[in-house]
Amino acid sequence: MKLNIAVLPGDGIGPEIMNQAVAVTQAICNKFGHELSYKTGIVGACAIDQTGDPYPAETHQLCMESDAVLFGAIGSPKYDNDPNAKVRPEQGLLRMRKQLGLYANIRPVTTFPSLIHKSPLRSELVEDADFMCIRELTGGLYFGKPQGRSEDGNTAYDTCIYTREEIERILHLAYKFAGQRKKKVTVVDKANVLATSRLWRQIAQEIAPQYPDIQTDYLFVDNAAMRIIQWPKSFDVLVTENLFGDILTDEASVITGSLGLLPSASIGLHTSLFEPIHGSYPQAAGKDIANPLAMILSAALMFEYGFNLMEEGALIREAVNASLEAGVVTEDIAEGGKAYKLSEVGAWIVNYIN
Ligand code: GGG
Repeated sequence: MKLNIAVLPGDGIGPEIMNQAVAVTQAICNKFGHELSYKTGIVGACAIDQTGDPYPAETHQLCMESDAVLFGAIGSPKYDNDPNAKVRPEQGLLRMRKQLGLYANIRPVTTFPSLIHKSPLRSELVEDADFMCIRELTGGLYFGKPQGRSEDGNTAYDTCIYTREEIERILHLAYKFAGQRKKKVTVVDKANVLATSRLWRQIAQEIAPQYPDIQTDYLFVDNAAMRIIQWPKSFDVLVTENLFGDILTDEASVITGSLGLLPSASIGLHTSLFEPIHGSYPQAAGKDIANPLAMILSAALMFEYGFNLMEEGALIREAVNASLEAGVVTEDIAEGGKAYKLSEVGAWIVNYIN
């Protein structure tokens, strides 16, 4: 098979983790006899610095022409600390998601047996915890207009908007995934307060009877945040809107041992995109210390969801598990043991695959 991939390293640690994901992807292609062709593009702060635009037209064209997109991370303190910045790296990420029609962000939350003891939760709570968070990605507060400030600058506003169509398509996707898993969907909203959440709940109640073999639960987001920590095993497929999904999955990553372990797949109308859930971690940029596993596991999702190449994805997972078991880990999960460099972890995984 020929794999044409757009590679967008982005900012901060993005280029370093991406180097490892590309090396792993190449090793898998060599092993299984696929032809890998990839082209690199810019997005985020690096794109602003080079072109003034966080998501240049050339990058969008590259994504549209590719079979899949591997994306690292965006964000820079230069913009975070400037409330008056006219253009921001995150605008590139949001435009990329919108223009590629990536309405669903699938975030598997899986614990790794060799890291159970590193979870802040008791091991019996996290052992075998395995759920999937489906985050709506192109609606809600991130995109609603108007957004801005009053003339005197002392009042700011965001607008949360959801349409029936946006809610229906993400809910149907959640049921499709649940049908292949433990047959349970948890719809997370704030229907006691928000109008958009009441529409989510109403549509979910209309759709649920169409899936009689799947159990549907409803949780307010504050309650869901608590349950994720209290009893992660109670979830199978959790579906929610954009902002809630972003926050809940960062929380859920703690169960696994590190934010540096969670990958994601964004799917929708055009080319699918695969990225770690974490951001650009600028404090670690260029130091060869960040955890490359979320990025490498995103490459595994690319093989599975992007190309339906399940054995290839499974081998990446096996290699990642083996590296964890061998203690070849970066400082975020080394906890008193030897902390390996980002590049050493990547090289170990490539070596395992070879
Ligand atoms: N790899 C994901 C990434 O770069 N995240 C940075 C970020 O600002 N994300 C915003 C969001 O996903 O809501």
